[in-house]
Amino acid sequence: MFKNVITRKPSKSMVHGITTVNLGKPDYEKALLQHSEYVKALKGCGVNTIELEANEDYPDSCFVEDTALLTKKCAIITNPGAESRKGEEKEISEVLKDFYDNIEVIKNPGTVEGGDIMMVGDHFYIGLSARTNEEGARQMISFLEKYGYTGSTVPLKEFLHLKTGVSYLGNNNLLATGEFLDSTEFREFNIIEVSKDDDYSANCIWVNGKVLVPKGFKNTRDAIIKAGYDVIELDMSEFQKLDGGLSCLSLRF
Ligand code: CIR
Repeated sequence: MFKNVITRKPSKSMVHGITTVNLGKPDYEKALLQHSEYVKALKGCGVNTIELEANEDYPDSCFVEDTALLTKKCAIITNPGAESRKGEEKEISEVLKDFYDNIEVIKNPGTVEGGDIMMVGDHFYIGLSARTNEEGARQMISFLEKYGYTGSTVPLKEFLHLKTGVSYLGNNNLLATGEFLDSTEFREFNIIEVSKDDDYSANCIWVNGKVLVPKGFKNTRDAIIKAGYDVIELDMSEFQKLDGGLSCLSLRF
C-alpha cells in the first residue's frame, strides 16, 4: 500500500520540455487541468498528496518521478542524465527530509532517472538507458543492498525509460510492450501485452488496488480490467507530447 504521493505542478516553461515525439507543443492550461485530474484520482486511491509548486527553472520538473527512488526504508536521490534536468533532484531532497531519516544520493559520474526503476516487492529492476548509466545503476544497487533490497539491470534498446515500456501491477502481473515482451528478465511474470500501436499505454500505475490508465487505449484498458483490476482513465495528451506517462508525474511511497 502507498500512503503518500508527491507531485509537482507543471510549469509554464513546460512548452520547452524535452521531447522525441512529433505531437506539437503542450497546451499549458490543458496540462494544468489534466494534472489536477491526476491528483484527484490519486486522492481517490486513498493516498495523502504532497503537491509542490511549479518550478519555472525546469521545464520537465512536473515529471517528479525521475528525481528519486522512494522505498519503505530509504530515499535515494537520483542524478538525472538529461542536461536540462540536472538540479531538479536537489529540491526534492529538501522535501524528503520531512519523510525520511535515511537519504542516499547518486553521484557523478553515475546518472539515474527514476523512470528507469521498477519496484517488484523487494527487488528493483534498473533500466540502462540514455539517462541511466552502468555506474549509476551500480551505486543504486549498492544502496538498495545496504537496506536489504536487491537490484538488477535491464539493458534498453528503444525506450526512453524502463517504465516507458513496462509496468508492474502487483500479483505477478506485468504490463509490457515492444522490446520487453520477450525479455528473459521478465519471463516469470504474467505478461499483459500492449500492442506496438498502443505502446504509450504500457506506462500505467497501480495504486492501492486501482490502476490508472491513459485515456484512449481501449485494448489496454480492457486487458487490465480482465486481469481483475479497477481502472481509472485519465487524459494525458499534454504530457504525452513530452514523452511523459502516468508514472512520471508522481513519487509514490
Ligand atoms: C524527459 O524527457 O525527461 C521528459 N520530457 C519526460 C520524462 C518522463 N519521465 C518518466 O518516464 N519517468
